[in-house]
Amino acid sequence: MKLRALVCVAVAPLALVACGGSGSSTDTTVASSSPNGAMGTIPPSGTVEKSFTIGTDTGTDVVFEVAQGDNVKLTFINPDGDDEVHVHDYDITTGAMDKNVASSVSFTADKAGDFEIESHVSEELLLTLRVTAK
Ligand SMILES: [Cu+2]
Repeated sequence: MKLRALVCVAVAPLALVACGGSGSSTDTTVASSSPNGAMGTIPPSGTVEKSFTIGTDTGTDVVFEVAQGDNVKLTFINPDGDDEVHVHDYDITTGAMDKNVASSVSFTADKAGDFEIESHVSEELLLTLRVTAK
């Protein structure tokens, strides 16, 4: 975990969203997966939304479970300081987050497995995203 986090930080200036990707490209992009279009106001079925307050709702024992194929929107806010949240393997980040300002990531959970969601500021594991195979 620690070593992995350090690798992430080292890679970050070169490719902000590539951390954990081992150089592989990904076709997962934020807000491109909704069949209704990115700006659709009616969520398609299978949309899962969850908000996390970092330091309150997060921890190494927190597991958030979704089904493969779900459209997932995760919102994070850190009341204690600036942050950046990264979904490993999906290679999606919130980008720089100001203290107390919520930021979201949206993606289709097309890969099954356990995926670490970590802070790139504290380098802590915030929670594990568990995508259960269909
Ligand atoms: Cu990372």
